[in-house]
Amino acid sequence: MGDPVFGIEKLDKDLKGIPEKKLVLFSASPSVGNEVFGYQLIYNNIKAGSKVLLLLNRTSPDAYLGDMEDYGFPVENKLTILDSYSSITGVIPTGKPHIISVDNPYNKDEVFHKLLSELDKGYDLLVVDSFSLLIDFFDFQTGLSLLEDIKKKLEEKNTSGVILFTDWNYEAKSIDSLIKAVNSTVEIKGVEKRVIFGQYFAVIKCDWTEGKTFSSVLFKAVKPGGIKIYFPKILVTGPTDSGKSSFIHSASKDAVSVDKLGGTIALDHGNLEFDGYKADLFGTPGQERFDPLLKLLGGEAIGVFLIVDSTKPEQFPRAIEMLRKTEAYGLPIVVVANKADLKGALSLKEVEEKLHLDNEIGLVQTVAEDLSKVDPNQPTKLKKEGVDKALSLLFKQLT
Ligand SMILES: Nc1nc2c(ncn2[C@@H]2O[C@H](COP(=O)(O)OP(=O)(O)O)[C@@H](O)[C@H]2O)c(=O)[nH]1
Ligand SMILES: [Mg+2]
Repeated sequence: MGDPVFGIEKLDKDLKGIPEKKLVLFSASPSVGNEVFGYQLIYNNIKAGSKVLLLLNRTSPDAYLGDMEDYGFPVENKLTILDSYSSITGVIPTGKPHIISVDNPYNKDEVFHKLLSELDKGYDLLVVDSFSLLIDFFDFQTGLSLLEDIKKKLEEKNTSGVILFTDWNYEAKSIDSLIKAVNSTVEIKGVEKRVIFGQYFAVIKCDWTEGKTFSSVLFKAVKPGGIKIYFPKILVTGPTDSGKSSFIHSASKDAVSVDKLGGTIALDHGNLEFDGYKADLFGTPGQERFDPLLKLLGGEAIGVFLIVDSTKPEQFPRAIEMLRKTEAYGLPIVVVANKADLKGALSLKEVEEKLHLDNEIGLVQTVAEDLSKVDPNQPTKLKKEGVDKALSLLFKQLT
C-alpha cells in the first residue's frame, strides 16, 4: 500500500501524499473550519484500505460520523476512534468495538497512554481532531510534549499523522514551536474584508519536497462532496452567436441567462462542479453596443474562456478586442473553437494561426451534442467531451 493521501487533489499533487513517519499540521484561523479536511482525508484513506485512528475530543463519535456522511464520506465502522469527548458530556459510550473510550479526558496520563498504546497496534494514519482543544484542556507545553511522544511513535510504527488545529490567538512563540515540531504545515485562512468572502489554503512548510514552492488556492466545503478548489469568477467572452450561452449552460448545473429580444443582452451565469473544482462562470454580451459594460463584467475574473465560432474567422479580431475590453488579456485563457460540427469549420490549427495568440494558450474544439436539435434562437447543448477538456485545461492553468 502506498503512503496515506490527503484526498484533496491539489495537496496530493503538491506533496505526493503523506510519507510514513511524517506529521502534518492543518492550521486554521478561527473564522474558517478545518474539519472537512479531516473528513476527506479519513474517508479517502479508509477507501484505499488504510488503517486509520482518530483521536476525537471535539464532538461525539456519532456526531462526527454523521457529519462525515453528510459530506458524502461514509466510513461505517472502519474508522477506529479514541473517544475523548463523550464522558465529559455524560453521553454513554456506545460500546462499539471500533470506539475506545477515554474515561477522564482531563487526565492527560490516561489520554496519552491510551493514544500511544493504540498506536502500538500499528496504524497507517493518525488524525487528531482537535489539537487546539487538547491544548485548552491542558496547556500548550503539554500539547507539545504529547506531540513529541506521538512523533516517536509514528517513527517507530511507520505511521503518518495529521493534526487539526485552530489558531485561537495563541502566543506567536507557541505557534512557532508548533510549526517547528511538525514536518509540514497547511494554513487555512479566510479572505477578509470586514466580512469573510472566501477561504483559502496553502502549504507553508514541507520538509519532504525540497525547494518546491506552493500556491494558495480558494476552496469551498461542499455538502456532499467535501473540499473543492473554488474559482469565484471565470469570464466567458467572445463575439455574438459564437456559443457563450451554450458553453455556460453545457458546463453548469444551474445556469441562468438574462434574455431580452431573442438574444442575450445582459448576463449569463452558471455554477459548476468538475473534477474536484467548483467555479462560477460569468458570460458577457457579444454585441458592440454593450462594450461599455465589458470592463465591469471582466473585473476580478481570474481566468477566461474565449468562445469563437470556427466558421467565422472574420470575427476573430472582434474576439481579441473583447479580451482587451474585458481587461482579461493577461489572464489564463482557453480558446473554445465552437461549432466545429458545421461545414466550413476551420481546423484547430487554422483557428490558432488566425487568432494570432501565443501558443501557451489552451485551445479546444467543441461541437453541438445533436446538430438536428440546434435552434437558431436558443443556446444548444455542447458535447461533454469538448466542454470537459476546456474546463480541465483552464483549471490546470489556475492551480
Ligand atoms: N451547429 C452548432 N450550433 C451551435 C453550437 N453552439 C451554439 N450553436 C448555436 O449557435 C447559436 C448561438 O449560440 P449562443 O450560445 O446563444 O451564442 P452566444 O450569443 O455567444 O451566447 C444558437 O443558435 C446555438 O444553438 C455548435 O457547437 N454547433
Ligand atoms: Mg448568449
